[in-house]
Amino acid sequence: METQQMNWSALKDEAVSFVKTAATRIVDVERESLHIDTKEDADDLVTDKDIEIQRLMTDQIRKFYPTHRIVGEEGDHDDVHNDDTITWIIDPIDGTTNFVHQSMNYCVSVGIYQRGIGYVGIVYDVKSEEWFTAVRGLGAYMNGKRLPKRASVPFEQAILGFNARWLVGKADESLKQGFQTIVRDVRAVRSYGSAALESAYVAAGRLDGYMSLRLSPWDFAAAKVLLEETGCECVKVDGSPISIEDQSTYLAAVPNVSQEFLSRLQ
Ligand code: 2AM
Ligand code: CA
Ligand code: CA
Ligand code: CA
Repeated sequence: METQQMNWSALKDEAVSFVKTAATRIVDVERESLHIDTKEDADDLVTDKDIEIQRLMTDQIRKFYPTHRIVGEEGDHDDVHNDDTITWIIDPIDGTTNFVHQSMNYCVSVGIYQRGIGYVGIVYDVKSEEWFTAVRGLGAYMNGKRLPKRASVPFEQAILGFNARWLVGKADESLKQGFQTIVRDVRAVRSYGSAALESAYVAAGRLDGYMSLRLSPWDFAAAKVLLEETGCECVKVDGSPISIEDQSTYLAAVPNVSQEFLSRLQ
């Protein structure tokens, strides 16, 4: 069985080197002109650089790990299946709107899974040069420094990552009312525009929770490993478990914050 032989820590180091190559290229392409498109939603931007970076990463992974599956946001991609095949789930640029408009607060995200379990998680903030990395069972790190398990935070002192669009979007009225109560009850709300980074911030203690009503596997694959290694919860907004195979709602939080959050949506 491949899991028994697999040295996930060594695979993490290899993945970090691929992310470094991608990040170097991202810094270069930032000086070039961008071709910007929108996807189905007018606020979901994609540039030619997202596609180029994914191709660069895919080529590297294929060269060294031809038997592994690669699932990425851009281009034609496979789906995630919770089977024996080692699966790289990548978002070449998470926070594309920030990349285009602000040139900060975007990241490269890589999660490596097998049978639905996340073994490696890497989130790299290209501008601030911050690495968030984790290997299942071996802890999570920020720039090489071990991140402690998150302790409980009184809800009224919690800082929440939350996109204000969820208050006015298509969600049903009772859910939106619940969100208003949550926004009122926590200490402060922040919105950075990158699901992977905001989730990494929960693991690192900068945020105490982050939620979204629609994320895809590449948005949270890496972060989920970081969250698990720091004792945080990662669930759907109805409290049920998240599957790495599906697009879903998403709540990443310190356990007691997660409970308080969910109780306000009843
Ligand atoms: P992206 O930048 O890779 O598209 C903020 O919008 C966060 O939600 C980002 O992490 C973004 O990832 C993600 N996201 C997922 N689905 C999205 C959508 N349909 N429109 C905009 N952002 C989306
Ligand atoms: Ca996108
Ligand atoms: Ca994304
Ligand atoms: Ca993306």
